[in-house]
Amino acid sequence: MHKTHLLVAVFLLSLLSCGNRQESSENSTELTENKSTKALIPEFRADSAYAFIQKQLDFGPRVPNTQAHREAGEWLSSMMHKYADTVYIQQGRVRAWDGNTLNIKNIIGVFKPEERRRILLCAHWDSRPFADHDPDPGKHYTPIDGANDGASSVGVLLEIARLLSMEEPGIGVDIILFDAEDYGIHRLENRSDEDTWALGSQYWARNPHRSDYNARYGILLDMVGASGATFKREGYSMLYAPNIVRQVWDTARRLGHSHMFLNRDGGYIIDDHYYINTIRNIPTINIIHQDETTPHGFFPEWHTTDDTIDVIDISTLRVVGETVVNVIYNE
Ligand code: AHN
Ligand code: ZN
Repeated sequence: MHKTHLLVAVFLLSLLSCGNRQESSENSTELTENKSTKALIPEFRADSAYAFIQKQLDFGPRVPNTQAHREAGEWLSSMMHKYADTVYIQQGRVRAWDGNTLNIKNIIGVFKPEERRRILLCAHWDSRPFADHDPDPGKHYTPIDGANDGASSVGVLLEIARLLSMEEPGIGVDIILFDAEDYGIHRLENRSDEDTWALGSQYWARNPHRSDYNARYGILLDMVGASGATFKREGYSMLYAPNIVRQVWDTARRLGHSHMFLNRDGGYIIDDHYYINTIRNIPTINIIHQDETTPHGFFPEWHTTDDTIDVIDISTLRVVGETVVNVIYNE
């Protein structure tokens, strides 16, 4: 018997014997049964995702070619080794818009490698080298913590990795933490920003960890932890994967999360999912916080030194995490 099944069995027995709800302890999960599929759906622990975010911030800004980046990369790899069945660490060199050669590391966790039916979950783990939208011009070249822009989505995916290690899903899942998403061209440079973002995912899309890699669909998370976050149907997601957008937004609605997953169209954002769609042809959506009240269209602290842990709201993490977990375990 697989160890996760044993845990489930113990949990169900305890339900039968004492007839009340068992508190979930550190190394177990609370499971709910999905009515239509009978799948066991583990509980997304938003406090755990939050701790994973704080841990990333403790390394300092995760800017490529820095010590903090190397150390954070080592830690993320070790966490992936702890939870995934197979791990690929893809190292590469890419040329950035400023002429720098970046040493990048895409971190790939594979769950149920033998399964042919797969889905892809992804996020970027690097943080931006310059706070070029900071209200203080003196900080326009200061690296950012990237609590929401970077760490939040990685925190949610690490928590999902933890759940996947405890309760086997019905399909194979790949989690990719992309590097060098946020090294895009500085706002004060007046030239085209085409293809200066998402260097890690561009690299992976051209050199997948397995040459025959495929997935039914992908879900990118980007900036999923701010209080008051709203997610609209992003343009490229609707262009390349409209039925996946519908599936995810329907799941959110069933869970009562329509106050965050809005029934509205958002803008077109060049992000990691763009290259997965256009280079690898895997229909991939982006769950990204868009806010039309700010000049740049993202959360107010976007690309400022204020994108710190204070921006993060546990209830936003829970809404996003629960939604994605339900999508996974209903497959
Ligand atoms: C552009 O601004 C072209 N893309 C934004 C993608 C991004 C940056 N996501 C997080 N930080
Ligand atoms: Zn960013």
